[in-house]
Amino acid sequence: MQTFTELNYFMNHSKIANIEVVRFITIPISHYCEKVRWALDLLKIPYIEERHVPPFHRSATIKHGGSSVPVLVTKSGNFTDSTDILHYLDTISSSGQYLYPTNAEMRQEVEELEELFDAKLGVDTRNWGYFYRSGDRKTMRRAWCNSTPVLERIGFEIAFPLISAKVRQVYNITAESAALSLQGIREVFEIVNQRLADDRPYLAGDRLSAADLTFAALAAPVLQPLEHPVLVAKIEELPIDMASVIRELQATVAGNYALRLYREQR
Ligand SMILES: N[C@@H](CCC(=O)N[C@@H](CS)C(=O)NCC(=O)O)C(=O)O
Repeated sequence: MQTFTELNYFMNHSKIANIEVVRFITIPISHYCEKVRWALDLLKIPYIEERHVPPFHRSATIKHGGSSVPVLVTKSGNFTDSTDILHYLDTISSSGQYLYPTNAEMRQEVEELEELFDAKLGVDTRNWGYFYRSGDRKTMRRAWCNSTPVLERIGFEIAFPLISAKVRQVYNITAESAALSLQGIREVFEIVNQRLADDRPYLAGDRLSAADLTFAALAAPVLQPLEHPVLVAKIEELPIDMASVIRELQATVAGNYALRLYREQR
């Protein structure tokens, strides 16, 4: 994340006149936000991240036509879905890096994979993670409160039991739903294992694309990559059942692949 100081330096020393600094509204731990954060960093697009504690993020997102995070606020309009944001970022990238191939067939492959990860993997990794962690105040303070407004952090301390119960209710977090989510995660990992079985360098095409970073970012809750900018748990601190699934998934071809992307490209 770029700080105000870094941004001021950038603005004062950049040779590019009138460069736009986009506003990026997030919940720190959200993996859909991490997907966009990674894209912004990769494409070297200047941004200010405005972090919020749930449910207080709604006061920021609703103002810009959204409800969930991430939301990207730009001079060209507001974007309220991570995939729409990535497409927009590709149109303003001047770094020489692009998230979507120009070749139509390859682009379709990338978009189909991204949609699978967004619609299935992201939902399942979040729900599985929340089953184990959403009731733990210390963990959720680290996950939700890092660099957020002080009033929201006070709100978290007062209302944590209510917020935590609401999250479990909204996402229908139960032992049964967690087991189904884990099954869904394994299914997507298997698809990625199969795809990488021929030793191809990336999920689609010959360079990092939206498909790769979406997979790695949305799989992060079940892989706990050390280079992740927000995840901070040590595997030894996690509940035994959770740690054992993480170790199992880290050892798969797909898990190895995402961890390598974090090590080498994040
Ligand atoms: N399809 C959306 C999913 C975003 C999403 O599910 N965001 C969650 C955080 S991981 C959220 O904001 N939940 C709180 C809410 O909906 O108010 C995207 O890709 O941007």
